[in-house]
Amino acid sequence: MNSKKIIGIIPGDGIGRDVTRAARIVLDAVDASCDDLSLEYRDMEVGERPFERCGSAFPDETREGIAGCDAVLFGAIGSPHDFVVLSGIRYGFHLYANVRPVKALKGVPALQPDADLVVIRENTEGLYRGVGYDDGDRHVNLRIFTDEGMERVIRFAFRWAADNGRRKVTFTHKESILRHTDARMKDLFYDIAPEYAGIEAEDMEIDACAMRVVMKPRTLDVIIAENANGDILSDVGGGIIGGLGFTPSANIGNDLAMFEPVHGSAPKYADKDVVNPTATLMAVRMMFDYLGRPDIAARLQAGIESVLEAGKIRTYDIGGDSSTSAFAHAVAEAMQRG
Ligand code: GGG
Repeated sequence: MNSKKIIGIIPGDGIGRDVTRAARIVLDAVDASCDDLSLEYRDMEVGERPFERCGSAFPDETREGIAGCDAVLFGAIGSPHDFVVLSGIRYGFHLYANVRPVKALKGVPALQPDADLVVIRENTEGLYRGVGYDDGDRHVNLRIFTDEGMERVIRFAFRWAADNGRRKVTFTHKESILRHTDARMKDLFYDIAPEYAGIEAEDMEIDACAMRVVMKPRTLDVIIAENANGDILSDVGGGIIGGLGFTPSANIGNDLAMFEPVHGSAPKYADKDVVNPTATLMAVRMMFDYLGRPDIAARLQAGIESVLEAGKIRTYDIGGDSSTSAFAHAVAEAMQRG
């Protein structure tokens, strides 16, 4: 039976256009080669262009369009529209868990060639919720947690670990200082942990964990981090595996998920067809897992890895001069062959 999936595509700003164009090359190849799946694209705008056209970086038609999608692929967004757009999607659609794998790939020069860990970033609360105020010379951003928000991301992390063959979940915090948020969340973490008997539970201070990611990544497996900490930690992760060209992410809620590279919009490279689309293609791989097609996800991952390992098609960030689209075509061809 042929199943149809509606895929929202939101390039955003800057190199978001280049990497989503590359993703389309691979998505078209999947669509053409799978008899039992058809992809319908829904193109939507956020960022500079709708802002100039109608005064909103996250227009109503995009919000309404997202609501009817099976999954959404997002490119990138930069200042000044990043908060409006990312919060509109992540908070607006309750995408509370941001899954950010950090895995070194063969053929990619890396500080830590064996790294393989996953940051699960709480995605709707904490410091990045953007709650704050100015009061004379006092400028405040609040780091708000709720029991409901904490519990759902902790349970998500344990479930994700169990479903993906992982053995340990590390909860990160600074409980000695952040007594109202991290101390409470750590208590909840250890209350919930026994429900997932096969998974080891440990906690670690966030600063110590950042050093551990750099120096001994193999001692880490699945890491839970507060929203802002998770954003920082996943960039640290990118730093040990060859850069943000290799860090995909999945923003997951109960009814919808949005997939994106961790990197931002890098405007100076925009529309030049030179940036590395690997993170976005790996985000597409995560999307097929989410859509219940692990077979396609595995073929895509194998295609990406084979092109990187062969080393003939390389973008500038890893010492080559191949274009974004040449890399995507090579992955699509490798998938068909594989
Ligand atoms: N593709 C993701 C993107 O454009 N990220 C830019 C950014 O500002 N990220 C901050 C965040 O993920 O919260």
